[in-house]
Amino acid sequence: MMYDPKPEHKFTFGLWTVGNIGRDPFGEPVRAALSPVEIARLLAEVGAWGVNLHDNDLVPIDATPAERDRIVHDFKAALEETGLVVPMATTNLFSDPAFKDGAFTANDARVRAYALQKTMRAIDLGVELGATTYVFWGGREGVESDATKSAPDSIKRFREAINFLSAYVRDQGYDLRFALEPKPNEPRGDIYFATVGAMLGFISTLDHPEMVGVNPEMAHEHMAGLNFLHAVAQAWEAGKLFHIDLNDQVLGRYDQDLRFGSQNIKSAFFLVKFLEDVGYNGSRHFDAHAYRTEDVEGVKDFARGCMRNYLILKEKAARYNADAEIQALLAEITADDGATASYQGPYSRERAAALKAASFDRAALGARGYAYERLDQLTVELLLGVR
Ligand code: DIG
Ligand code: MN
Ligand code: MN
Repeated sequence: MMYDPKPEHKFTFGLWTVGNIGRDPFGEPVRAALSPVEIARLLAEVGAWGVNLHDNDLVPIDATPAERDRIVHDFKAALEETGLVVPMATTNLFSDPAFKDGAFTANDARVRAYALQKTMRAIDLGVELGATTYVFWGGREGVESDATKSAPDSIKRFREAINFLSAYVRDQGYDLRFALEPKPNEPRGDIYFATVGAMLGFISTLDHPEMVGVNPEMAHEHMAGLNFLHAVAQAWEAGKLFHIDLNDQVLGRYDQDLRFGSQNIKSAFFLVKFLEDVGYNGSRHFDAHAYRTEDVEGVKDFARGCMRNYLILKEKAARYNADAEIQALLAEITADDGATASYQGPYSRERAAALKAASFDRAALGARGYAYERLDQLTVELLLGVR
């Protein structure tokens, strides 16, 4: 079938996504917990290519080294059985009460040290399972009150941690890149490095910026009221789009982690079109979960829906690129008669002098109609399936 997921689509889900048991701040779990092996089999059944994990999604935080080895052994067997790969791994630095004040930016130096230890061990686990991307989502790296932490000190602490762990990865000779994932708030009142832009600015201050990129999440930029495509495009243009978390979100709500393509069809379309147009070759990772109302069959519907919506929008993007009327209109809008060619390009004294002497018909520039209404209507009609 046209919208059936295939390995080359590189669709991945975290163990925590289809394994979500439906607990929320106002309700108890509604689904039985699935083991990592059962989750791997479910993902294989719906057609995913890969499975990602936090350390404790697989190995309980209080597991003994022997228990850890057995759990990893059994999970590796499930990967072998299903053919799933593990492209990305990460650390849970937000669930255990020890991290209630953060991990790398916690005020307690023992918590900061423990977070580094836990992350090194989780990196070892991720590499053992084949991960080449390591995500850092600082879910508790923030404050409810700025009386509690110095913002510049917190930034320095986070930098020291990432520098230390970058050096660890290099020292171990691991083939691993870091992807920093921003979120503006929740579960903390405010989280440091709230957006993709803030993370990109931070990366440039690191010892080894070349091994650190970003993992933008659609719901998180939307929570900040931002345009997700613009954030992703800036990361891509800077060579820093190392991973991506796809889902959906209604503006002005808590982090809903909704099925991809279930809310903002137009922004999902432009995002998919961008990734396909530029030839993004990374995982299409769905960091989302089913509605609390669903049983395990509903969870499978959720996972299938994420992948189907991506493939449907990918086909729409191909139609858009092949639509003669749309492409003709775009060519008309972006046409350049070459009149300003001598002014374009790097600075030179001659170029600046010629440009300063040039004359422009400002009235004509202001009178021009851009036909954007027609272009956007054609776009909407393509998405609504009437062209
Ligand atoms: C939340 O959006 C975070 C956690 O789910 C995980 O640490 C990261 C990886 O996708 N996203
Ligand atoms: Mn999220
Ligand atoms: Mn995420």
